[in-house]
Amino acid sequence: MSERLWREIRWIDSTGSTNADLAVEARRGVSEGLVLVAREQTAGRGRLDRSWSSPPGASVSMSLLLVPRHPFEHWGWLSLLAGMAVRSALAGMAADPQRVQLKWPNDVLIDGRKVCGILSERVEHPDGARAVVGIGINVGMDEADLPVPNATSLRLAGLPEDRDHVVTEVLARFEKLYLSWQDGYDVRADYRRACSSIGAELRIIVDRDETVEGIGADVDEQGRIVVDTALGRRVFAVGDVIHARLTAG
Ligand code: BT5
Repeated sequence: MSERLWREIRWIDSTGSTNADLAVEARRGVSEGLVLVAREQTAGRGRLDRSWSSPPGASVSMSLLLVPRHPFEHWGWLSLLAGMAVRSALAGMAADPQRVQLKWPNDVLIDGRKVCGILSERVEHPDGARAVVGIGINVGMDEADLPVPNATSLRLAGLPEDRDHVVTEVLARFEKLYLSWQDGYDVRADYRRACSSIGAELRIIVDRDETVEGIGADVDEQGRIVVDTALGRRVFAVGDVIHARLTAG
């Protein structure tokens, strides 16, 4: 495949949120292939208005500007593809790749602790909606820097702390996956292979009143997880779920 995705990679020192900055570019009509990478974010965002901690020099915060050809119902795949790219990049840096796991939809864990968070957002534009896919990876954090106890970093996990290498590897892997997805290739088989939630016992927290337990059976064409529960098969989209945990994790 000779097509290339990345047109410009802009490295910045500090900003509020690379997703917010790239959304401004998207609203201006900038097309796909622009990447922002920051050494520090002062107002990093998680999903559902949660915050994401990205202290100076100890993390990678990057956002990718994309124009997916697929209908919006399929955009859930963007976060899933980003999770696959990060899992495979980090697994390639680990002496024991099995320590790096992808949990549906897109949490990347090392030894069961979260090392990466992903946030995809849609930005409207008259020429066609854009997607901003944000990826935060904990690199040089020590135990005392961790924002939550179930987090970890490449340093704590004993992986190399080369930020440039991490960015290059993630972008190369994402490019390959995304371009095949854009071309209509069915990425589900690859996701099933990469994701530890398939075949595992899951506990899905849908909202304050509803928790569902079951076995992760599959991921469907929209990137939703299919779960076999005692009461039958159920399907959950990213937006419907607060937490999907491997029961053991
Ligand atoms: C996420 O949200 O995991 C998405 C994080 C996306 C961050 C990237 S960085 C580049 C781009 N620019 C942005 O502004 N954001 C994106 P969520 O699943 O909601 O997880 C957030 C929760 O994870 C928080 O409520 C904390 O409990 C925890 N958390 C915060 N910072 C963390 C960190 N550095 N490592 C691990 N866990 C963290």
